[in-house]
Amino acid sequence: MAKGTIVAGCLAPHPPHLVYAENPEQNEPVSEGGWEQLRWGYERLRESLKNVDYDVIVVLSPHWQTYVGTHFIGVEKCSSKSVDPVFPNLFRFNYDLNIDVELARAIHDQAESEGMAVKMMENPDFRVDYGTIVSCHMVRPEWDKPIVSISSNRSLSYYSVEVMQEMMLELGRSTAKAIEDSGKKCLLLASNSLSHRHFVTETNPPEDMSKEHIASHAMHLWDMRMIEMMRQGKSQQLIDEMPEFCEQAIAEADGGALTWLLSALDVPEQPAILHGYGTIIGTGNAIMEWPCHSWEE
Ligand code: 2X7
Ligand code: FE2
Repeated sequence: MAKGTIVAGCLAPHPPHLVYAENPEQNEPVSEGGWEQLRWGYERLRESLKNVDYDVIVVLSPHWQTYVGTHFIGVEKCSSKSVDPVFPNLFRFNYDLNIDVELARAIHDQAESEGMAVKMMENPDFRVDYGTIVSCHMVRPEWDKPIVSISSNRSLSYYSVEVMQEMMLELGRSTAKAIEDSGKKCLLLASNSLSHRHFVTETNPPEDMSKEHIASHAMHLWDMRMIEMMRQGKSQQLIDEMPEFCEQAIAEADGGALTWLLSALDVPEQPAILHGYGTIIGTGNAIMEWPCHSWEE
């Protein structure tokens, strides 16, 4: 069997506003658009992936928070309504998705053999979190690929952001090893915003773009610094600065997704492509792609 590969890794932010603004048939609320810069960024990412062949999407979301170990959805079909607890006015999404349980279990087993605390989530009534759904929908709205859904083990709550990052580095290595052994071609998604300081009141309508901007200049500077490092292939420096970024920018990378992704990509020195940047209720969001399929062996 040929070795499995990661065809590309993406930073794929998940504010529910993006799906709300797209008006897909699965989402109940109706909008007049909004956040176009980011939605055009996702359009460019989809275009870039159009001719890339892959079997499965592997996604880690900070909105599936687990406190004892990393969990993996272990149910083949998930179908229900996902409601954003903070923005039920924007996101009430009817989903019907397939899970690649075989690959999920392979990553689980590999991580376990490396000493990580892991669990297969086998509750058939489990409600898939909106972070997972929004990132997958924006990258592949056809919903024609199975996914592997990985939780965010909030070890930073018990220990520290440094411990959390170390664990995500191991989870990334285990993910890459399990993918290689599986023979499958995988697209990896780190589902998170960058700076995460947000406004506490909503405009009317929520898609009024005359009110949308970054929460503060300091947040802007942090976002630009992280994007530049990604564009310049400075993944190790980015990982080294991650604890400070998480603390000072209240960054959503504190959920570990970006560190997991960079580790699974073997801490790439190749530049990432920036497809788009924009703010959503003051938070900073970048759509980035590491097109591994085009890198030389
Ligand atoms: O989950 C989110 C987020 N990360 C950023 C902005 C707005 C809403 O939801
Ligand atoms: Fe979020």
